[in-house]
Amino acid sequence: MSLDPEVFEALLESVRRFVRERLRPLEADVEAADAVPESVVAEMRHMGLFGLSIGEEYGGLGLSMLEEARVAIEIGRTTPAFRSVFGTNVGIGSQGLVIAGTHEQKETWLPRIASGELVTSFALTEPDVGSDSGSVRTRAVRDGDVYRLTGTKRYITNADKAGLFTVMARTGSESGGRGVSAFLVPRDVPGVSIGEPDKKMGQKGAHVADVVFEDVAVPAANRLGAEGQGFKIAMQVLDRGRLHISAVCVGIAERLIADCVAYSLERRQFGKPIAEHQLIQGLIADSKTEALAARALVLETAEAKDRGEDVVLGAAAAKYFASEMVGRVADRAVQIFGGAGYIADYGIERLYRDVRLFRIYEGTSQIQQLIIARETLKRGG
Ligand code: COS
Repeated sequence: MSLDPEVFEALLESVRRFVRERLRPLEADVEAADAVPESVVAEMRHMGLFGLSIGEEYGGLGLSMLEEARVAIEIGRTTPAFRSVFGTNVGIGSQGLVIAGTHEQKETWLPRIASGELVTSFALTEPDVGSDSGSVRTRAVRDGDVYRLTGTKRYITNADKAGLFTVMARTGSESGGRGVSAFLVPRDVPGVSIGEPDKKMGQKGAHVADVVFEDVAVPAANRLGAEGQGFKIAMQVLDRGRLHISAVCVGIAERLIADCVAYSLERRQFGKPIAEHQLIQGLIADSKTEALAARALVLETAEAKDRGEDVVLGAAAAKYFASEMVGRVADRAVQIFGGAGYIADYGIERLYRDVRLFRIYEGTSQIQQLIIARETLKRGG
């Protein structure tokens, strides 16, 4: 899937303009209100942002991974809460359905996901199950035409807005991932309840909450793939999600570098702009070099995915490098801004807090290291 190059460039330009003119001026308001204005969400729907990665036959834009990554870089240039509004529909919330859904399941759900009418969430993590995601305890017991789901999911992005959850639950007695199946669970079926949004370090405006399933009857027709396939589906979803997050990290790093350049040209110390001091130049050079390297890795891996290549290693490496990179870039940005970097008015400390999450969600840096090492050892180098 990919768009006509001219149509894609026009989309990219409209996203750039949207970020620059509409979203950036709202950043402090979103932080203060811990909410993205509904008018902005409506504009995102209108632009097709909820359906970036969903096929045109289901009402989406049908972008290739490379195109999606390029859009994600542009969206990355502002508060990540804006991306989160449609991020689960584009990524982890919908991709299980895209990868493993039947035509009927896709026809039922994807058009409303692509339009943004329906928000989706990905429910894998639990109170006692984080990195070891094959050990999910939520159970799904077959009972005639339905499965009965019981369990608690934790830190579920967009749970408070979601109308549909992709839920990983244990159907078999096998230990680890082999006993896990994936289900599409609508929000409005009896027994589903959502906790209060958690208070967080950053990314204000994007919400996470618990989702509790109490003897929830889910039609067997809502199972994605065969019984026992859920863990693999989740891992495939995360391969794609990790690439998307890496692209967002590149965008935020590029934004921070531009902010640093503008500030260091204007701020004067010792009789000249601080940009003329070599120690400041060193910080800018390090950030620029690392952002360029991350951009190249992300786009090359996205292209490999579009060619149908296995990107388990590449996606983990991109997520690992890009999320660590943006952490270092944000830290240098605080340093370049000095006192102003620590003060809320400049927005640098806000982005510093926001980017901390990228090293944790959709697989911690340590999980990415494990995957990279495992794949490298398997391949002999
Ligand atoms: N694509 C397709 N299949 C995959 C896969 C992938 N990326 N990764 C693993 N699998 C398959 C394996 O091939 C294996 O298949 P078989 O049972 O047929 O051999 C099966 O899934 C189990 O894989 P594995 O043995 O590697 O599972 P582990 O329990 O060792 O877990 C890690 C692997 C740690 C990599 C996994 O649990 C993980 O990614 N954890 C982090 C989860 C995460 O990102 N959480 C964030 C919350 S979601 S926002």
